Amino acid sequence: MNPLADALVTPLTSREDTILIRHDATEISGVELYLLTGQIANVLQNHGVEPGHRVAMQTEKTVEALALYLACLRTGAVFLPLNTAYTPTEMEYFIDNAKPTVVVCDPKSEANLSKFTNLNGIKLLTLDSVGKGSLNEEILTAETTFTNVARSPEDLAAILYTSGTTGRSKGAMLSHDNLLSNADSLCEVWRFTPNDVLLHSLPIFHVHGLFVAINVLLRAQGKIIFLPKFSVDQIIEFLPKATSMMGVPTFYTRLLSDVRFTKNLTKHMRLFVSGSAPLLSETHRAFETRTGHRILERYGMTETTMNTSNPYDGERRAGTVGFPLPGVEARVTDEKTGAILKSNEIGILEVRGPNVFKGYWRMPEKTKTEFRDDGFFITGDIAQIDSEGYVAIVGRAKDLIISGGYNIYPKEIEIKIDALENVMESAVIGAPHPDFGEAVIAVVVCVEGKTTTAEKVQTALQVDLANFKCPKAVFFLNELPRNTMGKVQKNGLRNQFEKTFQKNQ
Ligand code: MCA
Ligand code: AMP
Repeated sequence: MNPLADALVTPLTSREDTILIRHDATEISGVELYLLTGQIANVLQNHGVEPGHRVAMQTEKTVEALALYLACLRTGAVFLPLNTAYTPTEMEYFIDNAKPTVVVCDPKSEANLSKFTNLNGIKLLTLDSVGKGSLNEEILTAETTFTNVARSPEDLAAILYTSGTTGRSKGAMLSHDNLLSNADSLCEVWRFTPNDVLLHSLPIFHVHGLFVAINVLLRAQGKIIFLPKFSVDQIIEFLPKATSMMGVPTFYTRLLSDVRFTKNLTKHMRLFVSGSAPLLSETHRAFETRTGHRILERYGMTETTMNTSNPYDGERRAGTVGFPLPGVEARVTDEKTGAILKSNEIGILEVRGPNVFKGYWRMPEKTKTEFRDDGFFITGDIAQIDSEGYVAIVGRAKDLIISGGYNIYPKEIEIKIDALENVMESAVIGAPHPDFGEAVIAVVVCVEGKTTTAEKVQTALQVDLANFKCPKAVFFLNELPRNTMGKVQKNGLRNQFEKTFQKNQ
């Protein structure tokens, strides 16, 4: 038994039909994908990958990258996908923390990463944006037959890093059962069948693009239009061939700003799903007015995959994330006392169910503080559950910015800014942004008598931090506003700077 390989990969053996349609209109059948996963599984084993070993990947979105994920499932390895925007400094942290046996990267990163992987005895393979590189060379000579390694439902299938309020990234350990139970629930509640064709333009290094979109379509035995990244032109080109689409709110606001996105273009579509960030009620309404479709909003986290969803048949209520998925329990508690609150009261959202992760990689103490004794995971989101059971996310207790669907923890950026020359301290906040939902802005206090400039701060940060984390604007103050306890008042800063930021966009 190998729960995920049995459920997602083995069925490919009977799929002579197309499973993946690429942006250049070339097609891959299920059987072709299956054989590729066998070749990659053999390559991984040849490099010493054993069950439980980590295999890290930082590459562009290609069929080979997707097959690498599936090959990891077959070998019993733990898949570790990493955002292509991560810098060598960030990559070094992840590799050092996860200690993978194999890392697969873009040839452009090879020189930088090899310094570190060579020192640590890690095998580095390459894969570029058209599927070429040293991994591909080894695939060409590898056997296609591979016997899946046995795994139990509790065994790890993946580790996904997520930042934290301390600025240190933590690896969320997801088991076969976490991922399979979630894929099964989503297939059921969103009614995915073999007739579905999903328009896929999300990255495959996060839960949304990989474990929601890919796992669900593989489980349902549907087809995937596999686009390298989100582009309005490509979405408009491929929409007529799709039945369904999943995206972050930025996808939908960008589509709405294009006149070619019409009721006629979308009339055959079955489902549009949104998640990873709050969908504004006005976007929900504008989408319905334009297309006649109500977007189905759902809510999840890296640690839990999907928790709640608006109903397929019932009312998809704007401003809410719907009901807990089958088998998932949700409750709202008082942040300070932990007491369970009644309907409509606002507090911290806690969840429990087969989707909830196994803990943070090599951080047992941190894991303990995020769970209640009865097994509920404390999400850090502020929510309200109404008398009908609809969950609404009304805020965040965690200091987190979500920009274009990517999570950014201010602490990580503040630590970097505070270390810059002439800077005394800083506060990083999220400001409303018409495209990304929220944008990162920094407020900096210089050492008395010294100065720096916004450009200097932004340029310095780009060396170590992924581009999407770098502040889109930097403002200066003589001191940060603090309360009597000495805590920086970020709400005050947001009120002070968001208008100036918006005016300058
Ligand atoms: C790109 N940039 C960004 C972002 N993306 N800045 C802030 N936030 C972002 N999300 C930078 C670029 O590097 C560039 O910088 C500038 O902004 C303009 O880029 P643009 O060309 O407009 O961006 P893009 O390449 O079109 O990308 C935007 C995007 C992309 C399509 C919205 O960010 C994206 O695919 N987001 C989806 C993220 C996602 O999958 N989230 C799910 C994770 P410069 O000008 O300096 O070059 S959360 C999850 O999985 C949970 C469990 C859940 O609930 O789903
Ligand atoms: P991540 O751990 O990067 O996957 O991000 C998870 C966080 O994204 C959650 O804790 C929420 O704060 C946020 N999130 C995801 N989906 C939604 C949604 N539909 N509405 C509001 N926030 C969301």
